[in-house]
Amino acid sequence: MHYHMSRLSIAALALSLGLTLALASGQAPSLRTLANERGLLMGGAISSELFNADNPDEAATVNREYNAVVAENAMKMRAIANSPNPGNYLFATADAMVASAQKNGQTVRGHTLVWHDSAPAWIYEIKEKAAMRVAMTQYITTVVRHFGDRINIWDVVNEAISDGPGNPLRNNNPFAVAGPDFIALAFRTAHAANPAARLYYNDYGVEGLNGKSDAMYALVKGLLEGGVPINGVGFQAHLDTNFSVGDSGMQANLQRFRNLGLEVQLTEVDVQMVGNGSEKEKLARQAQVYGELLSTCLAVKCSAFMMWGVSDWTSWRAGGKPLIFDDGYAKKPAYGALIRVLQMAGK
Ligand code: 9MR
Repeated sequence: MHYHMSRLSIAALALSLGLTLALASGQAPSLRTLANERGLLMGGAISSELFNADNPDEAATVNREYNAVVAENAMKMRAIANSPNPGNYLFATADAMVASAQKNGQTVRGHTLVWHDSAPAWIYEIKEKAAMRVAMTQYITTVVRHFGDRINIWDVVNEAISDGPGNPLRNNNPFAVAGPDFIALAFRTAHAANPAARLYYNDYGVEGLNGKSDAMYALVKGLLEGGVPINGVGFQAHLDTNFSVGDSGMQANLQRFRNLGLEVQLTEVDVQMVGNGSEKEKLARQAQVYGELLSTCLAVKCSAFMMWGVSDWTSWRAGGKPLIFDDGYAKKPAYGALIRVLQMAGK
């Protein structure tokens, strides 16, 4: 006990000293600096807003605070291969994002290769197993090779598990035409195209211990046992202020995936403000959830904490003001919560 207390007070002293120095030099530490010191990828989804010259705050915020970025939409199949000619690939927006990330020293997460939601119309027209296997193989190989070592983390398969009872694989997935091993096929193909890339299965609603996370556990365990090259699991974490990190069993859930030898990342964090209470109370609750998500992530030695956007106004669910920068790019209490968790976590 005594030992712990003294460690805590040393940490508190170091923290206040660090803060004093930072304040004295007029510089508050950024998320990016603190995450770098801890070897954590910390960042978020970027959109074309990054290139909007009328909104310099977007790029300034991304480059000041994020050491990692992910394209919100530009690397989806519907963006890259939407042409009715399946051989026609559109990489311009995605390439511009990768170039910006490289210039700013940021790691890029690739999102996402196989996802029912972003499949172009021509994929739905393929009804033959062999033809779907060819289409998937060509698409994954072309995209992963195109980015080469510029992208070394890929969400290979996204949201394949159903939300229904029993949580089998969803039945509205056009790629399932390729056969029951279509997930394994996707991972094997991505691995062949870039053997150095870390390959992820990514899904939502799987943060806590529940039926869907049980189904995901069974899925990835089966993949590992079949020798499929999967390196990690992405937990999206699209949540709201009613979510209780503690009650959900999130730490035990993440840990069971770590115990399989997999990496764990929070990939699309956002926390909508819901319920009654004053704006101030809701912001405080949001900050609490953000802080707990990050400390839980760090407790299982996660490798990334990625948020789904930058400022509230460009969020896919802007009404819930789910991010850590407000409409004017000012830091919300949730930002401060993340800073504090990183500062307390040690290096
Ligand atoms: O935020 C994205 C939104 O702009 C797109 O219209 C939508 C469909 O492509 O996808 C959203 O991002 C999703 C992500 O790719 C996968 N997980 C759920 C995200 C929110 O819907």
